[in-house]
Amino acid sequence: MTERTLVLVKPDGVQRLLTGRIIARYEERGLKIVGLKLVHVDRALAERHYAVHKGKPFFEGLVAFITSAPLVALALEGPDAIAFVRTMNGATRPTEAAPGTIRGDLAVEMSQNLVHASDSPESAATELAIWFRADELLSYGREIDRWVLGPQAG
Ligand code: FUP
Repeated sequence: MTERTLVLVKPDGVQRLLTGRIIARYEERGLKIVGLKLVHVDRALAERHYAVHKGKPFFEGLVAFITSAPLVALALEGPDAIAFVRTMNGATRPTEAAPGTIRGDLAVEMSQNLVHASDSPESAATELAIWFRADELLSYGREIDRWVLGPQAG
């Protein structure tokens, strides 16, 4: 089933200049960007995003990290996108993330694990609404086929 999911290239990814490489990995697998923005997160947004972790010992560190520098928020669309992106990201703890995953290839620290992705249809709906207004999410087809192949293209 076609789904949309919320992905963050967290501040460590932006600071390490890995944003393009990370986004390319999703695109190369066929996931379509339907929303994209660079955001310097404030405390209110951080608390909304990480509401499920409020009260946990690592919560303050998480908020400090996510508000420390800009991040890139993405809405990705594709077949089973929610689970698919989680598989591509790898385990939360990078030392346990399989090689070939984004964390397994590019991260070491739990607190700097490069990416976030929604973990269920419910969290995807909640998180997409937190990060994007409805009019910031675009639907589009393969318009380029018409320009490259001419009017006959399907
Ligand atoms: P994930 O869904 O893989 O992003 O992981 P979680 O939502 O469980 O955790 C969110 C972030 O909290 C992780 F990216 C890292 C951080 N975290 C810790 O620092 N310590 C923990 O014990 C759990 C999570």
